[in-house]
Amino acid sequence: KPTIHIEVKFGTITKPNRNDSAMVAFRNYGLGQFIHWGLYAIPGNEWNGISARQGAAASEWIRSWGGPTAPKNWTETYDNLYKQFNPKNFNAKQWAKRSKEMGAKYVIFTTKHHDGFCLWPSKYSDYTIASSPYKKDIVKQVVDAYSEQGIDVYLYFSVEEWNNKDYVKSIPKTADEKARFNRFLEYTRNQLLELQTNYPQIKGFWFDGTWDPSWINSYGFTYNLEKELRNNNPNLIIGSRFRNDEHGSRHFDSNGMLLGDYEQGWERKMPANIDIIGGNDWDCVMTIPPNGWGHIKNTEGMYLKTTDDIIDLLMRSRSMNGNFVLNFGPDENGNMSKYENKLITDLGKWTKANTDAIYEVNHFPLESGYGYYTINKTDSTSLFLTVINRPMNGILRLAFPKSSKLVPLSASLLDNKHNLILKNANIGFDRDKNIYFDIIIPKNLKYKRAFVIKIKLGQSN
Ligand code: JFZ
Repeated sequence: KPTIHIEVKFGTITKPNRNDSAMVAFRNYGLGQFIHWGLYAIPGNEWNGISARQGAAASEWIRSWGGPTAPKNWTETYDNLYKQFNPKNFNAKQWAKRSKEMGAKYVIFTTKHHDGFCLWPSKYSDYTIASSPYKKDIVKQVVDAYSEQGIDVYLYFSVEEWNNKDYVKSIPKTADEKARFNRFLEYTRNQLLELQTNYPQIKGFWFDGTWDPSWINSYGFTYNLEKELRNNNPNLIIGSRFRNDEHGSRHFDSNGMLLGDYEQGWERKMPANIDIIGGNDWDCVMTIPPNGWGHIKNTEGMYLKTTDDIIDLLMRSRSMNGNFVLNFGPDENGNMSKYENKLITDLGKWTKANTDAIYEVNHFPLESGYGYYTINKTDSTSLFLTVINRPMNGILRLAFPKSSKLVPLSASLLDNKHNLILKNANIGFDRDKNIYFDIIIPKNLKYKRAFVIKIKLGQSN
């Protein structure tokens, strides 16, 4: 924390590390599902059958791109896509069921992305699902279906709107700009209150598109709005991407205090170690392709993360007390891709077999080159080691500081409870600060993926 204290009037509103039941639940989610769905699912990263951008393409940004195969007036083309939006296979209950099968405990769903199209029938806009041939409220179906499965719902909401005549990017200067942007701020407030009223079950918002100077300059308005949203729901959970202080400091105020309840800056990246997090709550949101949150019709030539990659990222997040949120981009009919469906099934098998290592766990302050440690929150003798790198020689050597009050006493495989041989390795020199324990991994032990060893800790004797 900085030693110089700066006066901040529009800084953080909530105390860090809130301890109410909603925030405790947040901390235990472990795995979340992100869903980016909207009009961008129709082009699916393509203009006229050809990828608008090769490689790491943010498919949900297609409206803002030109490119060789885009129609001349592509923004107009895009803004008329709603006339075609009629997802014939959309089945929120099916999504929710599969999400639960995957092991997700919360979902973040796009109510409105940067294109401004609302997936709920907002009273404050004409550009909504109500104007599409589909007509029905999509947000409601998602909120209801996921809630019914016991999965907590968070609403993604982009403040920035590309096609809103009232939106101003830079700090409004002329009287006209000021009037327009004030209308836009009121509109944003109305929509957020509307979402809270329509879907009282939601646990929080996941804000985005809050980077423009106009919004940054509206710190008084956004400060009051956050208070208002929290008054409506004292348990509301908001990330750090909603607003900034009067000095323009985003995510953290000018004194380094987190703005919101969890750090929301880990987009397709991960902290290198837990110290970087500074004790705050956080989530990591991740795409399956290198980039691209909306549907991508043709992923040829893109590296798609495998189930093993996802397990690695999930457990790396968990070992640092973060939630890992995996994104899905359903197509224009509401279908997940074959690849996504397979991943859900495979990841679900793994999370089911290894539940105890993923949920209701904490960081354990030891590093292991084999993988990631997590420890049960209430039982400090149940330690888990997710083995990503299986030792070729069959000996997994754990290093514990000699000062440890608790040391490994026994080891077993988490998924089938089979005991593993654990013995004192006694290889340390006197001056070595560690003591060592060897766990024997039988040669014939067959695992296609990472596996988890449950290590029982106790007093050394
Ligand atoms: C934003 C969106 O622009 C994108 O389309 C997607 O919805 C994603 C989840 O959020 O993209 C961001 C936002 C923040 C950062 C990077 C990309 N960031 O903080 O580095």
